[in-house]
Amino acid sequence: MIIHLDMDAFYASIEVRDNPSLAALPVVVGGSAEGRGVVSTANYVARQFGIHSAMPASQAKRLCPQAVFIKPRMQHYVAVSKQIRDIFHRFTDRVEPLSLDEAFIDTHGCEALFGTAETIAQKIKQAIREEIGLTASAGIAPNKFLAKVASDLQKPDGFVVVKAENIQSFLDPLPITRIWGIGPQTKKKLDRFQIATIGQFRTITKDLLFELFGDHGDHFWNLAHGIDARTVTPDREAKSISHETTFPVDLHDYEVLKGYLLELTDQVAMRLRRANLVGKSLHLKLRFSNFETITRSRTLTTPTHSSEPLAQSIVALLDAERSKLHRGVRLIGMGVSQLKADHPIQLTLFDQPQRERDQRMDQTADAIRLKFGKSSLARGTTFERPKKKENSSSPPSPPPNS
Ligand code: TTP
Ligand code: MG
Repeated sequence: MIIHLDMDAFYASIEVRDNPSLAALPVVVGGSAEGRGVVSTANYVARQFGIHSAMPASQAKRLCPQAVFIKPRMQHYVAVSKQIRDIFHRFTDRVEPLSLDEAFIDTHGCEALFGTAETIAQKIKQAIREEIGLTASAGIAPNKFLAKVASDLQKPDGFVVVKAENIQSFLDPLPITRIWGIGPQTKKKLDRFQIATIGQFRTITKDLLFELFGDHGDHFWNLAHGIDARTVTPDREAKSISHETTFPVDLHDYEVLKGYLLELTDQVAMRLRRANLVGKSLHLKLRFSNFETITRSRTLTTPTHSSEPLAQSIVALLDAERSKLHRGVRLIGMGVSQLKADHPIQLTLFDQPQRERDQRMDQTADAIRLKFGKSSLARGTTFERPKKKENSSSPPSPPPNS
């Protein structure tokens, strides 16, 4: 079975936990209500006033002038997220985080040791409550899609189990927008067939779905029938590990871009080390203002998870594209692939001291980052950060298993 676990009003719940006098008050975490800030999240008291994520903070203030507005403390949320992830890993390594506050957990193979998926989900929720002081909602189901839908149904502090024999009765009453990929546009197309629920959607033939949605039709058909073959992919089994960031304004400056790239490289390197992996190939991704995207890759002589050699190679790739940067860069990303489990490197006498130095630096950096958050260390390059979008401090959740 698969557990999908999602923290309730994550940032806001942490703020309330840390300052219990806020408990009964509407709390909004996000940018400034006076400027052009955006709501990151709101606690459930504030949601009763109609406040939700991604809403302009000024609008939230109009809806609920008495709300307490708090600026996000990202490093703090990252640290809490790490504690939660450690709880998941007590049960299994098959953990696929989707964002700071949600993850898929595959319980195959650990049920003999810890009990059924339901028991494991209860134990995880209990540990989060008792040790971290927060509540989470869990969905337990035979696949990712169903587990994710289930975790959202009884928020907050939800616990929803979907058994294989109940898949259809579980899905049928739900609105079609619960199907991944069916947004307002697709919904409009279906309105003229008077199709509003997943049960009604299931009456559409595959042929008509193909006519309406092309290749997506199959995907919708499967989900409407509760079929989702995607597996939980922990970092450990990932084919590649990558990070990217989109800027609110296009960037042209080489040094600024290099600074971002080195930060992303440090994050990727740390994930490799935590998963005990080394990678042999690395790639740079650049998206320009006209949305043209290029990737450039290079193969390393020795597979590594060390920040320094990865940083050198990725900067060399960026250098080679330097003449294009004047076009404006809206996204930069880097990744490492051709991964394999780390094993002690056969050191030649010649390169041993350098490798040992790199290793010591990595260990110290990881310890500091895990303690104080990932942005606590800056590399030797100093760079001016462009002003970030108020709500862009957390990376958007990747589409599950993409
Ligand atoms: P969500 O899990 O979507 O929201 P939530 O945990 O606040 O509330 P819920 O109980 O409905 O799960 O997102 C997790 C965190 O990500 C959220 O606390 C703040 C951040 N976030 C943003 O910064 N901007 C956004 O638009 C969204 C949706 C979330
Ligand atoms: Mg959440």
